[in-house]
Amino acid sequence: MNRAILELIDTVELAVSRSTGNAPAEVIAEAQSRVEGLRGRKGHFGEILVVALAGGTGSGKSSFLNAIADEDVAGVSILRPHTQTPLAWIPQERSEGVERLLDDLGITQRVLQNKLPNIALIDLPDIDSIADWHRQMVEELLPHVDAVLWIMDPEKYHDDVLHEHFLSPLAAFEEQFLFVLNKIDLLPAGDVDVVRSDLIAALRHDGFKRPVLFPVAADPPVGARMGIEQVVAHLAEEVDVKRVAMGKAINDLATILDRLGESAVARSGGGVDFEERWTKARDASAQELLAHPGPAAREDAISRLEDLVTALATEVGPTLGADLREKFPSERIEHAVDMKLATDETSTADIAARLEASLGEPLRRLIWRRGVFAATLASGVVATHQLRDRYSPGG
Ligand SMILES: Nc1nc2c(ncn2[C@@H]2O[C@H](COP(=O)(O)OP(=O)(O)O)[C@@H](O)[C@H]2O)c(=O)[nH]1
Ligand SMILES: [Mg+2]
Repeated sequence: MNRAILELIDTVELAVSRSTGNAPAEVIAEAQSRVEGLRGRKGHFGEILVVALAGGTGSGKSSFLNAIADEDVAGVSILRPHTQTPLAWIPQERSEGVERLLDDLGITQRVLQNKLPNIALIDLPDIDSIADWHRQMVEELLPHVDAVLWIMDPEKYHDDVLHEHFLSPLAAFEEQFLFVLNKIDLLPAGDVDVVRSDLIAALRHDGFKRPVLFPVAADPPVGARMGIEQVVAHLAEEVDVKRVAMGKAINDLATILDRLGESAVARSGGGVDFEERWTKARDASAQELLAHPGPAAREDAISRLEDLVTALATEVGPTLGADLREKFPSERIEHAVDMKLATDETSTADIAARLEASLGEPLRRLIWRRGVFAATLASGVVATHQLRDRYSPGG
């Protein structure tokens, strides 16, 4: 899926680059910037919401994953640090895009799940201390995942290193951050709200304008888990938001193709029956020139060829049409017809070959440019239709 959208973006980009000379420059520039905008889109380009679990060792990343999964997926450690390799919990269906992403990230441990078909969670490796938790690692991850869910421990959430050196510089990526305050079972019941407000204030101070924070108990030694359903409900909403965003991205791509096609009048599929029409005009002219050498045959041949160029120029759209007219003025056609005098031609095939070299081939090259463009455009349109079906509401 992920791949299908990226391929569509590639195709649209190709169509944009091939539209040079086929569509007006300002339409191309607009299309170009729209495609670039989509390329720069953050997050995982696919229909599954990919969330990385991050936080200090022992904060409860693995426990949180197990709580969401409602089964033991990840090893939970009592002794710290607990070194492990990252593990991904991913939907069984439609996971090709996510699998590719995990390949890129070098995450080999994967657990397939049927519980949340639109959500993938990545339990990142434990690292001895928060200071070693390279910020770059999170920054590098952010463009590839939809969200980073930062898990904190009530005993350590006030750590200055965490806030100043770690979270504050990441505040620029606020829209991709979610926070979890874990182990609330360790707090006296009345303190949860106080700690929650305190943590929100600290995050605001770090630069997060509207931090989204969930108090949970992922693995309390006594009693039931707390707050997990709220996180799941929030992630489900994010899935919907993402679905809408993906649908919009596909619509944007469709609009880009539409505008290019419209301005280039290339939507008829690119066929102007060039070969058939050119061959006819060329051979008729050659026959006439050979059979009745003289001004009448010359005039006839010139106007036949001129008519063809004029017709093609109208059919291929204004941009290429103007180019065609400019490159094939009457003088060029007259010259091609008059060249006969300079050579020793004894058959219609000879004359046809000369017209072919002087007019047919250069014309074909110009028309071909439009054909290639139109074909690229058409394949993009087909791909957008397929993806639209997939992202249509309820699809
Ligand atoms: N009291 C309490 N302990 C928890 C909770 N969640 C996790 N723990 C414990 O915290 C320790 C570290 O958890 P783990 O999931 O391995 O943390 P990770 O290093 O971030 O993956 C384990 O002993 C867990 O049982 C919780 O909600 N309440
Ligand atoms: Mg762990």
